[in-house]
Amino acid sequence: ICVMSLTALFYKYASKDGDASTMTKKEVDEMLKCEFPAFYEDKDGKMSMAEFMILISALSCVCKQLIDTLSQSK
Ligand SMILES: [Ca+2]
Repeated sequence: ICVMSLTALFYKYASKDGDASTMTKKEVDEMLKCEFPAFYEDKDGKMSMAEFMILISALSCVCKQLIDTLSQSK
């Protein structure tokens, strides 16, 4: 995933209620459902430690890419 597609992904779901600057809980929910179905469709509806780690790792990866991109653009 590159930063540009993440930005596009954000706007795709954030704009659903007409306000693209923020994501409501409903919009986040919809994004998870559509973009991360394996994560969303967990049978018990609870987050295990393993799932939590996967989510945090994915977010950390995204943050690193963002920081790398920003530092390169200086
Ligand atoms: Ca919104």
